[in-house]
Amino acid sequence: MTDLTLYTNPMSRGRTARAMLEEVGQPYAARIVPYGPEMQSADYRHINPMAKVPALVHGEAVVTEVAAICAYLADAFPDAGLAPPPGDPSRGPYYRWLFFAAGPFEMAITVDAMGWDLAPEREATVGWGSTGRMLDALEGMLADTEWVTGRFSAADVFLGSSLAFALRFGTVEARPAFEAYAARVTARPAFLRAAAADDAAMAGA
Ligand SMILES: N[C@@H](CCC(=O)N[C@@H](CS)C(=O)NCC(=O)O)C(=O)O
Repeated sequence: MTDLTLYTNPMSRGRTARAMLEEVGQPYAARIVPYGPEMQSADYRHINPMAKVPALVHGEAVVTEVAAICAYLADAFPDAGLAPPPGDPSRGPYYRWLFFAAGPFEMAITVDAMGWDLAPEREATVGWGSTGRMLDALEGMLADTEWVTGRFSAADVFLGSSLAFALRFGTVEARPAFEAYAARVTARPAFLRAAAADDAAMAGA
């Protein structure tokens, strides 16, 4: 028996949440939520009122948003060593790039993928400035370090797999530093185990 349940769909951002669970190494149950009526049902909305996957239930805690799931699991299972402890200076870059991935990175690639035009004079207003500014900042960080905090953490699970999926779907410019970082993250045994489990769930669906 486990008190960790991931509500997910193999064709979703839930793949990143599963990779994080595999990194943590605790037993968990995965409940596949099909798109459509089941995801929109009252029962599932009770877990995630957004009617979206993934959602993590851990005892009485319900966590949605992949970045939050990654951060929550790292804190809930500190022995896995996936977050610098509060007070550690590395907590700064850890939070910085975790939030960067959930905010500026996700916004910029969404706007680009949707083909929405952003007038240059709006750069000062939008949080990501421009795709170029956002990508240059990310590339600059990766020029200095292999992992966000110098050692692998939940920030890499989220940022790295967001980048890997964006590269795979062609929604981000393929710069060498991005490809190398995505390759490092997706070669991790935990990421491969999660991908295999999701691929098997997809094949069985
Ligand atoms: N910001 C959310 C995004 C979740 C999300 O958009 N999930 C998509 C799949 S990747 C979904 O469930 N879509 C179904 C729908 O909106 O009907 C997160 O990080 O978890």
